[in-house]
Formats: sequence, structure tokens, C-alpha cells
Amino acid sequence: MTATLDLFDDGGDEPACLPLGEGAMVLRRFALPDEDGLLSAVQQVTAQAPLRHMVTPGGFTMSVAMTNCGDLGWVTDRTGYRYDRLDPESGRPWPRLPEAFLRLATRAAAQAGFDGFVPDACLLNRYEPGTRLSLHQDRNERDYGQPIVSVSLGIPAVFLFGGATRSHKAQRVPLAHGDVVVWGGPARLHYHGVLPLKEAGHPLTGRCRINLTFRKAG
Ligand code: MD6
Ligand code: FE
Repeated sequence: MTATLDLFDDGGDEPACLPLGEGAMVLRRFALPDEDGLLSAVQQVTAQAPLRHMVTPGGFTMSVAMTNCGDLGWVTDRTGYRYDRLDPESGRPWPRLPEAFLRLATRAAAQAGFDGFVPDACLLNRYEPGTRLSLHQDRNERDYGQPIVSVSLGIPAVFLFGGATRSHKAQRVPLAHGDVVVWGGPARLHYHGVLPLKEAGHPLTGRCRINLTFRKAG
């Protein structure tokens, strides 16, 4: 597929860049030109480090299936949440961060005003219809001065974007295939989540949504 993207004229009704508040924005369809390269990299990563349902410290099995690539991977088990250099399932280091991932993450961060972003961790999430991610903060990273870049591929989802406290009313942000959310500065610790996905299919991913979140964790 050879889609091109002009950030100031995406041909649709919606603006190419949607601000969600200071430090957070959606770059509509930003990843679309790279969809093939990104999805083949997803296949390579999941062949080496299979998607799995992790357990929260409270003992719940997550409905979203996860894996990682990069120097550090986000994991949860009964002992807590953390970043680890090794995949606990295999005892081996996580797969390397594919070039296509790295280039896209750095480019999206720069587009959002965060120059020089070099992630060392990519969490890969797979959502099927009915699965959700409850409201949470991302606080396991070392430097909150670094943004997070989040890429949506496949079937649509509604992203919840709240504020600095759990009780802050969350915006509902529909995310489609190729959308990228960048997150940092004053919004870095804002609560967020994903509503249960509706039944749907996508020509490239089938009945699922793949989300890639890039961080500088170490
Ligand atoms: C998701 N994303 O979109 C879940 N975290 O599937 C996240 O939890 C997230 O998108 C921090 C920053 C951006 C995100
Ligand atoms: Fe998060």
C-alpha cells in the first residue's frame, strides 16, 4: 500500500492533529504510510516473544494480550509492575526494536514537539472485541520528561483521556488504524484507558487492534 500523508490536508473532515490538552495530541493516520512495515515487524516480534495474558499484582488476568521489544519490556505479575531486560516466559532478552518502529516513534514525537526521542522499550498490546484497559497512569518509567508514543493499528477503539486524578472526567477519543497519540510534558501522568472494543474486522489485522506504545523507560 502506498498511502501518502500531508499533515495539513488529510482529505477527510477531521484535523490531522487533534490536541487533547497541553502535552497530548492525536496525529491522525500518521502511521498509515508505514502500515505494511509495521505489521510485518509485529509478526517478527510476536514470533520470538509470543503475546500472552499477564497477571496484575491483584491477581487478575489481563484481557489484553501483551509482549515487548527493545532493551526493556513492561511486565506485571503477582509481585508488581516493572520493566525487565528479560522475557519472563523464555528467560531471554526481548527482541530488538525493529528499525521501522524506531523511525516512526522518533518522527511522531518530533512532530508533536518532542525532539530527540529515542525509545528503549515498546509494549505491544493486542485487543480483541470485548477487551478493555482500565483507567491507569504510566509511572514505571524513570524520566517523566520523556513522552510516550502510542500507535493504533487494526480495528477502532475509544481511548479515554482523563486528567491528573482518577476522578477527573475523561474525554472519549476514537482511534482508528494508523492514528498515533503522543503524550508528554504536563500530560505525562494523566489517567487514560481503553473502552471495551466493539465487534469489528480489519483487512490487515483481522478481528483485533494492535497498539504499540514506545517509551524511554531506563
Ligand atoms: C492503548 N495505551 O492505547 C493503551 N499509555 O491501547 C496506553 O495505555 C497508553 O496509548 C500511555 C500513553 C499512551 C497510551
Ligand atoms: Fe498507558
